[in-house]
Amino acid sequence: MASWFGHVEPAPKDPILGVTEAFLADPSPDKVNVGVGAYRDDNGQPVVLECVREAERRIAGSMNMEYLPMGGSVKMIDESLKLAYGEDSDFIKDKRIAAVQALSGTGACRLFADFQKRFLPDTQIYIPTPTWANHHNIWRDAHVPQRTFTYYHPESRGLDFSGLMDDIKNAPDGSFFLLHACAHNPTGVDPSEEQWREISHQFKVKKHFPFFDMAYQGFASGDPERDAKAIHIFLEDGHQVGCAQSYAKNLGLYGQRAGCLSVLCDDEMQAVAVKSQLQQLARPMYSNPPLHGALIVSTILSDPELKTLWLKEVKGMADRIIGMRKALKENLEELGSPLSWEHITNQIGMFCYSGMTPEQVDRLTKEFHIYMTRNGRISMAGVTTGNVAYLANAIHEVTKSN
Ligand code: PLA
Repeated sequence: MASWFGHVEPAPKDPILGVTEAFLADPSPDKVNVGVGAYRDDNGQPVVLECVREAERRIAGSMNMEYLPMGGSVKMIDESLKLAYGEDSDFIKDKRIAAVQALSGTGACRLFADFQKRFLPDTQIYIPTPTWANHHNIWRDAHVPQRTFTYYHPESRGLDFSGLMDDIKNAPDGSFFLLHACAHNPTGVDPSEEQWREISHQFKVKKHFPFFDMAYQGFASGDPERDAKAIHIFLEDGHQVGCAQSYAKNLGLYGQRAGCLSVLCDDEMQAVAVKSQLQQLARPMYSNPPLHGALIVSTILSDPELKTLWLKEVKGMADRIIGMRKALKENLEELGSPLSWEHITNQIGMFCYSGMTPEQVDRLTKEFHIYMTRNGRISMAGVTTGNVAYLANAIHEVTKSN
């Protein structure tokens, strides 16, 4: 009998999560994982925030486990909108935002991509070069055609602002753009406030739609409100925006899949319609989103004491990463590296876009058991006092002759 699945080839390894698989399979005691963007403490251990532990204590045994509504937890959505749009936002008061709980940041992006395909089938999405690799998969699987726009300037290891502005101007009027709200992944390069204002202005001229992926609110500066600045600039300029929020990193809820998708509409009636359609998209995919992460988020953000604790903890995580950037750069300089490593401390967020080539990364893995993505991205969240000298030495070894 013919085989049903004989034609199915193995899928290519995921460029990010595949690194974790390879790391886990390596028996070396020296191994270091700076692949996936998952925060570790200075002992290299995963962290559950104190505010999360306390929220879990409060939730434990006190809640039922009924289904959430299709759109998710109303309380969690309300808190998420305050975080993204501002505590006193008129858009919230006027009920102009259509929002649903989403399966973390990925699910929020995917739901929006599906919505875009269903209701604006003739549009494309402009995605920055480079970007988080999964953005391409998400819009591909939603069958939305993709274009790219200039973002990063390899020589300066900074923003290619003029290239970016040209691409915004040259895109057809009314295009959809995916923007990283803060802590751009993988480059760690964000526009300055002034540059965001110019970008927003040009979006206005071109009537483009900005969709913000905000996966790292709090991780760029240590202050979630400051990290939402780009969105606030666009809102002040009267844009309608879309926003994907994730609590994976800033609350350390990676596996809980807690997030929110929001779309700012013309008025309340439109927001009701859009929300109902987002729910309609969710229903046949996963019916309704998971409960526990939503309870944790809403418990923390609605309680002033727990929220203050969270703000302190998120700042602590951001500060540890900033400290490790400094340490990595200093170690490389002390080793006498002939290269400039200024960009390690200039870039922000979880990642350092090191400039190493895929071949150099391969050597790091083979010779030093250091695991990272082949685009040269180092997850600074995995760097610790204990491994920074080892990492710097290995980087020096593979880069010194270039
Ligand atoms: N958007 C961006 C820009 C991200 O970097 C990530 C996660 C997500 C969305 C999705 O996160 P979530 O679905 O877990 O909320 N990027 C990670 C992990 C941290 C990954 O690849 O899934 C990364 O290592 O790039």
